[in-house]
Amino acid sequence: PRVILKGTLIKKSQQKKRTSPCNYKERFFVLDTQDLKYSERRPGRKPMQKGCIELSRIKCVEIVCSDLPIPCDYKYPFQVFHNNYYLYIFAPDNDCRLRWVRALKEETKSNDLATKYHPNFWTDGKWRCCQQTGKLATGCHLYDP
Ligand code: 4IP
Ligand code: ZN
Repeated sequence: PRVILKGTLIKKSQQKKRTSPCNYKERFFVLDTQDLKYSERRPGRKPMQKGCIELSRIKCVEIVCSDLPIPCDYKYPFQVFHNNYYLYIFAPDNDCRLRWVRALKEETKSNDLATKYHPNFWTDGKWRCCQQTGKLATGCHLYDP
């Protein structure tokens, strides 16, 4: 598969289990025509892959708009909704964020996409945009792919 974009970003743990920790990790992301992969860079050793999301599983890619303080060094968040999980990724600047969001939208535009999404974060057991308390509650804004 052809590589479309790569670079260092920060991701929040997806909290797949109720007991999962909430943490932020710097990862090297690679987007190719099939997957979005992220790995841990280790000096002098080969990168260790930590995650791989099949592009065909992605239902929404969008910027996150929030007034919340961002608890990591990169301050420009976007979201990837896939397999009923929310992956929050943080870019170092707005241009970088836009490149990722545009490229991901382009590669997923023929998927079976969500019609609505949540523009703000899921935190503390609710959506900051619409106050709904179900993580998988239907989005509150129209998604423009
Ligand atoms: C891990 O925390 C890392 O943040 C993982 O990210 C993350 O997996 C795990 O979330 C979380 O429990 P510890 O390193 O403290 O164990 P990474 O894989 O980038 O290291 P995700 O799914 O976000 O990749 P859960 O919910 O998958 O357990
Ligand atoms: Zn919402």
